Amino acid sequence: LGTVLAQTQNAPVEAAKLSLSSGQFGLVYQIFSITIATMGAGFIFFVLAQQNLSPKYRPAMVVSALVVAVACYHYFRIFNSWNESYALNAGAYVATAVPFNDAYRYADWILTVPLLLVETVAVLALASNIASGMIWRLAMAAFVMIATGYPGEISGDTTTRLIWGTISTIPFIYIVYTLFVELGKSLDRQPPRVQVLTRNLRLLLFASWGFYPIAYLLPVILGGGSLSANGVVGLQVGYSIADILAKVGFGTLIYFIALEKTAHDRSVGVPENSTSPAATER
Ligand code: RET
Repeated sequence: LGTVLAQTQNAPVEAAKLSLSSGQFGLVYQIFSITIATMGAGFIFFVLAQQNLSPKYRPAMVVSALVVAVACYHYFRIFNSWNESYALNAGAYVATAVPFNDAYRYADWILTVPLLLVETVAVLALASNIASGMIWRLAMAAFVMIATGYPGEISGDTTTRLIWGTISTIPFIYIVYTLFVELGKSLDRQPPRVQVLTRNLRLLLFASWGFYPIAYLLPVILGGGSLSANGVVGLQVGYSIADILAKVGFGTLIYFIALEKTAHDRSVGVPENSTSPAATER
């Protein structure tokens, strides 16, 4: 990992002296700033909102709170890195000798994606032995997806970017397919109002996760290579929007699912103190 992280320091942006207009620099600046605010506010919401849920659904909110806390910190670092990597020069923002560090984003995903997978599998309300096997397979696939995406991300060469991107897409498809199918199957196990929310969750998962590979491709689509200003801006804006949807948006939907299940459990008299999400099946 040390070698890989060190490579970030040699990002090709430095050599090319990429230059952004003040609008381009400012757009990314504002997006990072809003993302920090959203993650921080999400943290407060998840911590406070868990009191409305029966105890067995509270761990899901703790996981959401962890995900956004980790992301809030990383966006703070990403924001600082962005500010250091461009300097105002005759009306344009010119790349400084300090390269923008993409490693924060990948370090963030390595930590938060497995947590989100745990949370999603908990919603499936499977028996715990089946659930833990599924979490392990999905977490391994997530690790491969992120680890193989990184060399492409930091490469200035379009072919290298496309090759690693394609490799990374294989575990990506496995994860999205598995979750989509399993969330679909779990619908029969849920009370009717939870079914509607679970369908929305499936849609949000599909839309937000789908954003990442598209953002990854933007430098290639918008500039024919990873060095165009529009490509750099599109990439950062795209990843930030995807992160807000996949972490704060997703966590909020999970909260509403848990709230609905809490109400349902109370109406049918399911005991409140069970800690197993599997108990929600009934
Ligand atoms: C990469 C590389 C290009 C191919 C693909 C990618 C997918 C990334 C994804 C990241 C998801 C992150 C989440 C974070 C939330 O906390 C690595 C960009 C497919 C799907 C959900």
